[in-house]
Amino acid sequence: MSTTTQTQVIIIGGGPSGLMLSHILQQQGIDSIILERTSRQRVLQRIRAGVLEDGTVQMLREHGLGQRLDAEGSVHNGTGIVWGGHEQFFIDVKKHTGRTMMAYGQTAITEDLYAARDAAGGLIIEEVADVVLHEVTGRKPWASYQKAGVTHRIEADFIAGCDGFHGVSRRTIPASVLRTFEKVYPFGWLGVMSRTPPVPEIIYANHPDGFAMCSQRNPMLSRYYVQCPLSDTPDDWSDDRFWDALTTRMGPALASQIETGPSIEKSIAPLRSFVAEPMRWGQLFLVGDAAHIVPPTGAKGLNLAFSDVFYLSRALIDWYRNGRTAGLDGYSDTALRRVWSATRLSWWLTNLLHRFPDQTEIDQRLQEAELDFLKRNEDAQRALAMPYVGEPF
Ligand code: FAS
Ligand code: PHB
Repeated sequence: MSTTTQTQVIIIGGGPSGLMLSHILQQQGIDSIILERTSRQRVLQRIRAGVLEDGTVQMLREHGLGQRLDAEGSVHNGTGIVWGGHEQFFIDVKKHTGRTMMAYGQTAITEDLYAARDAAGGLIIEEVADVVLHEVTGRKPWASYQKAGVTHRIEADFIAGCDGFHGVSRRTIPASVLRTFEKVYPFGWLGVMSRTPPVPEIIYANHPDGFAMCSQRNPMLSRYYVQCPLSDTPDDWSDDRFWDALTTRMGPALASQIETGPSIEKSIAPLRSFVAEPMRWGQLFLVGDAAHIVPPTGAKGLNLAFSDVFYLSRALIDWYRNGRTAGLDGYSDTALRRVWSATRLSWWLTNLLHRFPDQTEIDQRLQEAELDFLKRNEDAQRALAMPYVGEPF
């Protein structure tokens, strides 16, 4: 038995980018159906991004998703960097750009988006299997999928591949067309969530033992990271070992501000820089992690996914409203310009703040000299603040 359904845009993936795209399109009267491989419970269990660029915050507010964000999120004028256990400076994005960041978790954003989709009667088909994209270079692309042993077919004008790094969309683009660029870093991030009050600021640390970071979700939920070998597993890190590594790398002044407690989540994320080009093939458009991955050092992953959604939604709205194809035809180049800028910043910060396995003493001193130069040079700080707060869309 099989079914066939019609819509305007098929969205593969019910993560933040797929949900936000569907939300914006519906506000403009454009129909979409989301196909999600797993359940929303599983999607909401993921602990990922936590710091939002100014542009992402504006976008969420403009589309009616600012209420909880503004009630529970915390505004940050910038981010601190410490090294050598004592030196510290503040990337004052407010001073250098007039704009601010917001600490508000990806989990909360995804919850808000699911609530908004439900309120608008959005169609999200969860736990689908064997999604295959067909005739994406034709005028009427379609997708097939299995659910409860039944084969289903959805026909549409466009397909948005919002299915992340391991999704089917990018793999649908032939190798003769797709170019990929990748750099895998020889370490990971061990992340811990704890029900403890966070330190006031978002802070990165460069230390001979490796990178560390203090971040937050709300006044009683803290998020911390330490650099760890990729061969490690969370079981290799007791809470005590984690807090000891974090406070050592943050230095005595900050260590005294860190309130420790039992971890409620502990996971290791690999670090890679990855970009796929082009981000369009026929009527298939790649969005977010389906097309690009950045190491979390620059807090760019989720923000880039939202900038892709900004460009693609604007192009689709212009097509449906005015029949214009300029936005669709320029989507890949426009999105990739911002992707490469953020990929550069994330790579640069990762090189500056992490300890590489083959790093020598002079490498460590060169990192510290670069940090010292940044600390003493306003222009260098401004050059960092602009891409860090997020370049205008
Ligand atoms: P997502 O991966 O979030 O969503 C894709 C969705 O598609 C998933 O729900 C998946 O189940 C579904 N899917 C996959 N294949 C499918 C198929 N064949 N059919 C149907 N559905 C399919 N960014 C930061 O800025 N800061 C961080 O600290 C940070 N930490 C991270 C930690 C980890 C472990 C990871 C993986 C990423 C992290 N990121 C971080 C980046 C992260 O925020 C991503 O950029 C963000 O999740 C991208 O959102 P989407 O593009 O929607 O992809
Ligand atoms: C987080 O809050 O999880 C976070 C913040 C900034 C980063 C990475 C992670 O650069």
